[in-house]
Amino acid sequence: MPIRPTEDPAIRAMDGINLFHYSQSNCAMRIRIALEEKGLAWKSHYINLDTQDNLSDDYFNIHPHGLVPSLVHDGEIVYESSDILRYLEEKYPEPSLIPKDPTHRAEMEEWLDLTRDLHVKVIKVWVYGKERYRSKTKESMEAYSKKQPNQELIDFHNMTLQEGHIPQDKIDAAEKKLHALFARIDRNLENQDWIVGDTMTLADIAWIPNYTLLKFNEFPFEQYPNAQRWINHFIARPSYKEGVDKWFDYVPA
Ligand SMILES: N[C@@H](CCC(=O)N[C@@H](CS)C(=O)NCC(=O)O)C(=O)O
Repeated sequence: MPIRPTEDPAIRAMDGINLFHYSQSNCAMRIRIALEEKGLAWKSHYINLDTQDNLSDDYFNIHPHGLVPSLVHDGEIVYESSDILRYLEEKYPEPSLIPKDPTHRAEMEEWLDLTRDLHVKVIKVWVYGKERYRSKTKESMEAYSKKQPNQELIDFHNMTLQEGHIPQDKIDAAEKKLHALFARIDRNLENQDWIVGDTMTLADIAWIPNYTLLKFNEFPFEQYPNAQRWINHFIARPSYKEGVDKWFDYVPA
């Protein structure tokens, strides 16, 4: 679990649950939903990705790759949204968001790993590719590459700056993978209400924000009726309203 050691006195002095997040980040949404499901109070540290607040040296002191979300809990830094979910579960086990059955538990872990491993390769490639979106410029890339130790991120942003943006075959491959993943979710939901069984788990909390992001780019969820039922069920929950909907209206100070 990536707990990042720090001696920084300002970070060590942060009490309670401090979440560094951005309104529309799917990765941050999953933490806000989990905090709501567990009924935990938390302090908001808004990192505005529109103005690239995540690239400040201060923020790199917290998150080694300058990404949201990150958590500082009683002076300990935790990053990577799937690991923050696991961390919160360990610290605050009630109400439980992990299945009792060991096979289901293993499957839940796989869904958490998948969302981490596929975030750049599949989700970002598809979303940025569809929109031909760039969050970095040729000029800002030089400074970014110097402070970013994660080569996958450097390569990804450089690819968006190429003349043709992300090559179409990469976007198509990402789309195919997304279909395979949502087809699998759909099959799981044929005879059960949640992705890995009859109770909500961290797998559902990790994957519902991927729906939120993909629907903005018109991913055809109507092809997956069981998944659509799960989506409708989830987005009606107070945790989704508080953790996702509410933040779409957020205006940074
Ligand atoms: N695997 C990481 C991915 C985090 C991530 O990529 N966050 C995005 C927002 S969803 C971000 O901070 N982007 C800013 C940037 O790329 O500079 C996690 O799940 O925490």
